Amino acid sequence: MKINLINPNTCQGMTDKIAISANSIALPTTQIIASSPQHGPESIECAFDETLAAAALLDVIRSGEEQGVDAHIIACFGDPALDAAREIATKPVIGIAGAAFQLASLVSYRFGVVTTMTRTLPASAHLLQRYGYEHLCSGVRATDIPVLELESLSMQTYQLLADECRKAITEDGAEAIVLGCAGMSDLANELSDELNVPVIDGVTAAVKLAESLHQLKLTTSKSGQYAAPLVKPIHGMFNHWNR
Ligand code: 5HY
Repeated sequence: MKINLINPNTCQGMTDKIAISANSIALPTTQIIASSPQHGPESIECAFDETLAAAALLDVIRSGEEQGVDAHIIACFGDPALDAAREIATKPVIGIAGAAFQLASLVSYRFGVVTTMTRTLPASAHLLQRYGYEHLCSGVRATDIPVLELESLSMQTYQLLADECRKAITEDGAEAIVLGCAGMSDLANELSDELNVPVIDGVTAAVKLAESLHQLKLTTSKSGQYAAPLVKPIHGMFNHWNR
């Protein structure tokens, strides 16, 4: 199968990192096609960033559909444009936050989320509610590590992340940890060894879920909410979407 692995920000280092993570656990028969949009912010840490990235990533979804991929992964913990992507795609679209929550719910009674900036906490809380996992989450914690700082991770920054994960366990009662950023994808195994609890990275979780859907021949239902958008004139910089 072919997976369209989309890093919605424009940080090439993060795109390369998530490609390595995805390929480290993908089936031999799975081809990972990792990319970023041409336009948009280098990191997504607020609603403004997410809005710019959302429109750009839909173009990558469309090109993946044209290339005949078998699934799309939105590799940003906000799962930006997930519903819009599912409307325009015929193949499954998986957000890494939703993927991570689902796997965490299979290996723990309660899981914690440890993410980057404090200002992204409401977005994580919304995602837990949207996916229906808020009752299984012991809490969402922020490290205030800027996303791009993960691209040049110092031991001090790693320890800050590990300490926050440890607090989620000892103070909040988390029995597993969901990493709240695609840029943390390469840290899950090391953190799990250090903390002695499952640590779930959404990128690898999404790859395995995509492979499962493909093998089960399951794709997005187009019978209602995710039906294709109604046809109407679209003007200006988005006129390439006219059908
Ligand atoms: C991500 N931002 O996974 C999110 C994490 C965050 O550029 N890639 C980003 O902080 O919301």
